[in-house]
Amino acid sequence: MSAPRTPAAATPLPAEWGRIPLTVVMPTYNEAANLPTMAETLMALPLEGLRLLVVDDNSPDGTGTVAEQLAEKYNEPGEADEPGRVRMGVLHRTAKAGLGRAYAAGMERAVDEGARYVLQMDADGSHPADKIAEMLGVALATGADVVVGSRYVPGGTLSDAWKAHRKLLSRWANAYASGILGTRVRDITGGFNLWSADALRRLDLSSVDSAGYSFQVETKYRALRSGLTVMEVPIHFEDRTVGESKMDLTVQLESVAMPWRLRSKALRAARAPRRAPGR
Ligand SMILES: Nc1nc2c(ncn2[C@@H]2O[C@H](COP(=O)(O)OP(=O)(O)OP(=O)(O)O)[C@@H](O)[C@H]2O)c(=O)[nH]1
Ligand SMILES: [Mg+2]
Repeated sequence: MSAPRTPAAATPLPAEWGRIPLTVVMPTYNEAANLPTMAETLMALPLEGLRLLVVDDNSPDGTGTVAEQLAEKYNEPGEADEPGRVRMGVLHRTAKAGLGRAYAAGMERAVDEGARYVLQMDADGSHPADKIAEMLGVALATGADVVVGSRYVPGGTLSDAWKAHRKLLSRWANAYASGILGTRVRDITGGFNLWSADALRRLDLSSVDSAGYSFQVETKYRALRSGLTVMEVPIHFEDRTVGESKMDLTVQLESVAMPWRLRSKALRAARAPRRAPGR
């Protein structure tokens, strides 16, 4: 009889890599029931340099207050005076302005406060926290500017809770955006992405057009066009079990239109006459 198979233990990162300042930026809107578990999971990771920055759009369910209480729990007294050192910070925004706007503000803040890497992560438990070390390791070992936690490279999987039509829709949305934009990123719509701070500075987040979920597509497309290296590592994507999706019709329409807008913008830029030097 053959021995039972055990999953290979993940290779730990070299200790100095684990100390590299990495900020997880987590946008929240009505995630009060999910946030304590998310924070606990992240704070328990063997990554000394990891910080969490919650970006809350004044959630009616009090997520902002929950986030402040958690920050108090996880921060050492006195750390709050030095924003770049705290283990957990909260960026409060006045009203719901979309996932893309929340990310742009949070990622800019993270870079300003000294992060060398910034990770985008949802607050609903869909993204696997135990993959963060691997994604950081890939970025550091290969020099990649962006590491995508990908559902659609070999080894990537989707929650069994997703019905066939939802899986198909997600695949179709990826193929749609990638096809229009001519990119080879398999999970261009994915929201679990690690960015180097240098890449984010080159991207100029303040000029990103997307207010909603198309932020994910726009930022990856911009990265590719500016010659940044994008790599993908497989992840398992879980379905949210608590709380509600924030995906509404406006957000969906923006996501349908955005690839076309990005493509025509790129074509216009390519056709624009180049200025001669010195003019
Ligand atoms: N700050 C902020 N966060 C948002 C906004 N819209 C969505 N979010 C957050 O962005 C993350 C992703 O949103 P979800 O509603 O889970 O979107 P989704 O993953 O496409 O949908 P589900 O699969 O149904 O969960 C969650 O952490 C949300 O709380 C927003 O307008 N502002
Ligand atoms: Mg979700």
